Amino acid sequence: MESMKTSIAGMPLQHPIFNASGPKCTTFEELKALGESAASVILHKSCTLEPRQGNPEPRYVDLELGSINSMGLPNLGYAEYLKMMPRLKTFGKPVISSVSGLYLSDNITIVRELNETLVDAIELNLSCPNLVGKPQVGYDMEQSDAVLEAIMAISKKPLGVKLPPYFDFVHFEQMAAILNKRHVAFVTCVNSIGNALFVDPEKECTIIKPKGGFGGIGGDYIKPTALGNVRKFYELLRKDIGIVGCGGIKTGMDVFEHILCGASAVQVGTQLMKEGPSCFSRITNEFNSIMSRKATHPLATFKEN
Ligand code: RRO
Repeated sequence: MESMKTSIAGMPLQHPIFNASGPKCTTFEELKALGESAASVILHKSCTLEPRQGNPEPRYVDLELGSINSMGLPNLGYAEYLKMMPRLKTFGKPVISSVSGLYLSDNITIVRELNETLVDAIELNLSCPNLVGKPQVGYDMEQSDAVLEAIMAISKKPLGVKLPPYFDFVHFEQMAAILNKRHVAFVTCVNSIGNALFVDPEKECTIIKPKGGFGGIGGDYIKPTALGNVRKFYELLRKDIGIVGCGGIKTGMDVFEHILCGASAVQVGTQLMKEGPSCFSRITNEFNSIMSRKATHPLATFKEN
């Protein structure tokens, strides 16, 4: 099979591989570098109503098998991303806005304004694990349903949802029922696994500062959890809801595994932070060479052992 063109939310993509909202996608310079890279989409850092400095440093640490972060939603504020939109669109690929208002009313304001821009789609972040006093919305089924009802009613753009990882089939079923009912365009599985702790045994302290050292982990540590979430949502969601896999992607084979489990596209987070935007041409080349050895789409061949 030749290289894989794909689509998410009706947007044609040259290939399935782009950045996760988070690393290296906050400033215009960073987004320009993504525009110039081989990534198939530009997705910006989750934005809030007002600009935010985020949590105190150290708040991101690279680990041998991944990363831990408690960034605390540092971003330029949604108005800056609105202003950048025409320049971001000059790179000739879809642009997705990640939205993570602190209140439902903030999300409503931001989505209303995004409606009037060139942005191609919105990824509503229901899963930031690092805000003091703010539980992850995606773990509260009633609140998630209410937020999606309100946002779906006003969004004129295709709307996707960034989900936290789930660990229990009952929770997958509850969330899938909400997403099927609200007709979201895509889901992104998964955000970092929240509130993990890494300690430095030499210095006898936590390795990041905010929230007592608790933070979200990404990278190799979370690939099996991400694949489990992609697969379970693939089984439970309507087939018109696209699945974007996120978690542990650093090689073309990782992309292939996510697609085998049901993803139509994938996002790279920790590896983008480690390697920079040149990771996209490397991973895409690796993925293309795997696909050139296959006769059919990976999903067609997936079977249980
Ligand atoms: O900024 C963050 O601390 C952050 C966010 Br908004 C998110 O969605 N996931 C994450 O791991 N960190």
